[in-house]
Amino acid sequence: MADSPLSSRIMRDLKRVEEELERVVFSDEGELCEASLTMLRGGGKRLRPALVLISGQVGSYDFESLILAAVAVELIHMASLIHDDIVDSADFRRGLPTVSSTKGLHVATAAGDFLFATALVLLSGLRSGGIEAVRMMAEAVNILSLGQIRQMEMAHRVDQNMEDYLQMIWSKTAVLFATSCRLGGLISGAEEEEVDFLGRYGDNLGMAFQIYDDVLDITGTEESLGKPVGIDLKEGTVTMPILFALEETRFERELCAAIESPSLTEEEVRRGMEIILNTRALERSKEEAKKYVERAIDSVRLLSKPEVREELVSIGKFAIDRYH
Ligand code: GRG
Repeated sequence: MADSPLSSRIMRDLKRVEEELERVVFSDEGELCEASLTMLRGGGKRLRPALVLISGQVGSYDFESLILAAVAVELIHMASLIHDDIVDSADFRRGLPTVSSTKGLHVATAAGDFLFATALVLLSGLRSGGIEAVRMMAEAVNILSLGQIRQMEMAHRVDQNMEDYLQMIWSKTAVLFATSCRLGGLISGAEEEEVDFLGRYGDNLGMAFQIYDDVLDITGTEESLGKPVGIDLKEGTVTMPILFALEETRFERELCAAIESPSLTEEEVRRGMEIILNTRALERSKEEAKKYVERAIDSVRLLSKPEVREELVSIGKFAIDRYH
């Protein structure tokens, strides 16, 4: 399997995105700058900027405008991760201490706000389509925030179903994937219909991505995840594998108790994961994720430029090869 499904053009332009991210994150305010740089330099796959750039090839690839959107979307992603780590009292992300654990809650909150506002300022400076881009991004953040609240409300509850879960992951993950794709299309001047194809692609790819992420929370290692395994169970976040396991075990008492418990010991988390691993939950979840990837691929079959379609398709196939 190739190391990356991205073309050399996109790989090259992502390097420029990286430089620009460093530049905009630098500010006069020492603490905010340090906190934001910690997050930025912690790594990350830069998936969302890549989606902006790839989608930007559908119309005229205006890199100087696309770079603004690519940077903005990664800043929003970073802001959401910083705020998410505050809410979850998380100590580690990407293998490094979180901003909230090193800088404290006040600085972390301000750093998230700073990145969020910087993203909107960047988008407002677009040569054309700035207002539409700011509106799209602000709407996405609206949905992200609602998703976050919903996840908190639903935590530790076994009385939720697959529809609740799908709605939640759409809000917290798929929306930003879709917005990245739509922004790329919009900025490149793609036809409205093509922007819609791209949006549907992002929605479906984002759904698949979050399901795979939820599977990895159980099958991954602390080293590969950059954070402890079994966090979802520990936080009472009822993911697709957990829902399938509940269904198969007929709401087994021990698993329900683990989900409902406000604090689990390491041993209880390990035991809960063992119950899930003894079902077909992970296999079934991966099959569901694969269906979303296939839907994503199907969404772009009518894109006018075959080379862009192929690049989007190869991202989907890369995900399937990687996780199955
Ligand atoms: C934008 C200020 C602001 C708030 C939004 C906190 C919040 C409200 C939303 C949380 C949304 C959230 C954290 C969703 C998780 C999405 C997800 C799958 C993150 C991991 O993405 P990767 O794997 O991360 O792309 P890397 O580390 O590669 O960048």
